[in-house]
Formats: sequence, structure tokens, C-alpha cells
Amino acid sequence: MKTALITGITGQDGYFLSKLLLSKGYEVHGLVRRNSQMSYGTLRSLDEETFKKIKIHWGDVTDHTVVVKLINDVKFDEIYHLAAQSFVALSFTNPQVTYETNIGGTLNVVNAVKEFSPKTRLYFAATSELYGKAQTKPQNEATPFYPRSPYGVSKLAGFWTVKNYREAYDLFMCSGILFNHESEMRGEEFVTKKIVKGAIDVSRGKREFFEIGNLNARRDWGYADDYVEGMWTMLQQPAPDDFVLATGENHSIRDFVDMAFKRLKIELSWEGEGVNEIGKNKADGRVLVKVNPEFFRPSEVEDLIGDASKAKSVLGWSSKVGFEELVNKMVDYELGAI
Ligand code: NAP
Ligand code: G4F
Repeated sequence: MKTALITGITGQDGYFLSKLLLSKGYEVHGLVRRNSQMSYGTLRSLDEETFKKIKIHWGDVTDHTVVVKLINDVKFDEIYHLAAQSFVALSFTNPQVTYETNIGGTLNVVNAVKEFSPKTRLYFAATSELYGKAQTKPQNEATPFYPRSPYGVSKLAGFWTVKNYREAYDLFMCSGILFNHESEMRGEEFVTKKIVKGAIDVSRGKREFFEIGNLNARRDWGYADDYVEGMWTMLQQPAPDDFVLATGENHSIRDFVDMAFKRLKIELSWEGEGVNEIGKNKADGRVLVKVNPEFFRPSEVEDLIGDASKAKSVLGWSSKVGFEELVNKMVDYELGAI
């Protein structure tokens, strides 16, 4: 039986990746940091039987002692290093914890593999935020990086750390440069989940309107379950490499808002510009969406769209769930869950 460690197992991707690896017969271990409730995040949405199969190790990825002991003790076949301070907006106000987790934590994992378990195959969760102020369109593995946030900078350091260890010490280490992927398990601070919850609340009269930031930013949104399959496939290759995973299609935040309301059978009309833009219910003229500059970022990533043709040709991977299906899945889940 193969063994795998997932750091960041309590997050969105950890949920889908745990299910995938268990379905493939892996013994799945997860690194979980303590919180005051000793809670397990998204893992609590797994059925009890699946949850019980996961071997939990309490520890923070920034704690060198914990990381070294775990990797030295178990000598995993595969490690999926997903743990990160992953919220871009927070990285502007909390840069230090972002760097410590995303750079220091990554160094801990990568170095422990080198020193104590060099046969372990490692996946590192890089990101389309590396492209930031994108220099070409669409972005692929050859596109120059231009991060626009402490989060982007920290992930760039992680990406180069992984590449350097791979080349210097002949280790099997891959970075997945993943474009945005969303799901029912997405954290509530991210724009897609925020929109879905906001739209449902106003459609039910729980709130008059909800507030949002930059409506013009464009993202290449896929479905998380498709993307964890790509992570696993990278580690099954004869040689380590880096891959972009993306849908190849992008949409604005406004498009996402429109699509979420469409699922709720509400058509919006947009008026005004910038901070004065509002989204109204076409049927009765009520304002359901407003812009609040509080949600603007000091430096924005305006337009991301990925080219995953290398993943398609080498890994045989492509994204399956399209934009409308993704939005509908998220809305339907939330309608059932409330
Ligand atoms: P997420 O939902 O925010 O999950 C992050 C995970 O990291 C959580 O389990 C979190 O634990 C854990 N974590 C944070 N700091 C930690 C620490 N110091 N020690 C141990 N664990 C820690 O993120 P995600 O969407 O699943 O993304 C997974 C990875 O892919 C992240 O590295 C993210 O940056 C990257 N990524 C995501 C996307 C995307 O669109 N989702 C795209 C590209 C790259 P808690 O539950 O305790 O907070
Ligand atoms: O949903 P977001 O917070 O995701 P963002 O910044 O694209 O980052 C996510 O994807 C990255 C991959 O590219 C990951 F690496 C990262 O870990 C994370 O998973 O924001 C998306 C866009 C931004 O342009 C933001 O300015 O939505 C815009 N936005 C507009 N109003 C908002 C809001 N974002 C949030 N979170 N909240 C708003 O009210």
C-alpha cells in the first residue's frame, strides 16, 4: 500500500485529494495544525467512515521539528504540500505569516525530504498568482513571472526552492501552477463562495444587498476535483516536471455574479462604473449588489487565463467541469446546506 502525506489537508483541495487517494488505495496521512476547537475543517464534510481512514498528525508546517520527525518516521511514497496562507487579500495585511508559512514551511518540507526521505515524490502547490501582472496571454510554463502580492512572492520563492532542490539533488519534486479552482468546499472569504452566499441571502430576503470589490478582474475558474487528479498524475510520471492546470477560459467577477443569480432565476442589470457600479434586479429594480472599495487590493491581478496544453499532451489531463456547471454546483450545494 502506498503512503501519502497531505499538508493542508483541512482545506478545499485537501478534501478532494484525500478522497481521491483513498479511492486509489493509499494510506493517507494529514498534517493538521491545532486551533481552539481542534476542528478538522473540510474533512468534517467527509462521511465518517472515510474520515476515520485518515491518519491525522497534529503539527504546524512552520515547525521544523514536527515536519522532520514525521517525514523521517514514515518516509512517505508521496507528499502533497498544500499547506499555505492562501488568501491573497490577507497576505497584504499579514505578510510575515504568509512568508513564514509559504516560504519557511515549504523549505521545511522540501529539506526534510532531501535529508531524510529522498525517494519521496513531492508535489508543491504553486499558483497562477506567479504570473500576477501577466506579461503574455494565455499563460503557460514559459510565461515570465510577475507576482503582485506577498502571497504571489511567497509562492514564487516556493516554486524556485522546489526547482532548485530538484536540479541540485536529483529529487522527484514537481510544482503544479494551478489556476483558480473552486468547489462546494471553497473558503467563504474567496470571491466565488462569497458571491454564492450573498446571492442566496438576497434572493431569500435575508440581506438587502451584498458588497463586492473589483468586478472587472478576470479569472480562469475550474473545479477543484478535476485539479487534484492532475496533482496525482504529476507524481506518477517517469520524471518530475512543472505543469500549468487551467481551463483555458476566463470570466469576470461580474460574469460570476450574473451566473449565480441566473441559477436563482434572477436577472441582473448593471449601472454605473467603478465604485458606483450597482447590480439591480431587472424585474423590480431593487439594488442587490454594490461595490465597496474596502475589497480592492493594493495591487490587483487583473486578467489570468491559462494554457494547459503541456498537461494535456504529457499527463493526458484536461479540466472537465465548465464555468456554468461550476457555478451551478456551488449554488445548489449552498441551497441544500442552509
Ligand atoms: P485552503 O482551503 O486555504 O487550505 C489551506 C490549508 O493549509 C488548510 O488546511 C490550512 O489549515 C493549511 N495551513 C495553513 N497554514 C498552515 C500552517 N502553518 N501549518 C499547517 N497547515 C497550514 O487552500 P486550497 O484552496 O485548498 O489550496 C491548496 C493549496 O493550493 C494552497 O497552497 C494554495 O495556496 C494553492 N493554490 C490554490 C488555488 C485555488 O484556486 N484553490 C490555486 C493555486 C494554488 P487550516 O484549516 O488550519 O487553516
Ligand atoms: O477569490 P479570490 O480571493 O482569489 P484569488 O485572489 O484569485 O486567489 C485564489 O486563486 C489563486 C490562483 O490564482 C490561488 F493561488 C490563491 O490561493 C486563491 O485560491 O479573488 C479573485 C478576484 C480578485 O481579483 C479579487 O480582487 O476577485 C476579486 N474580488 C472582487 N471582490 C474579490 C472581491 N475577492 C474577494 N476575495 N472578495 C471580494 O469581495
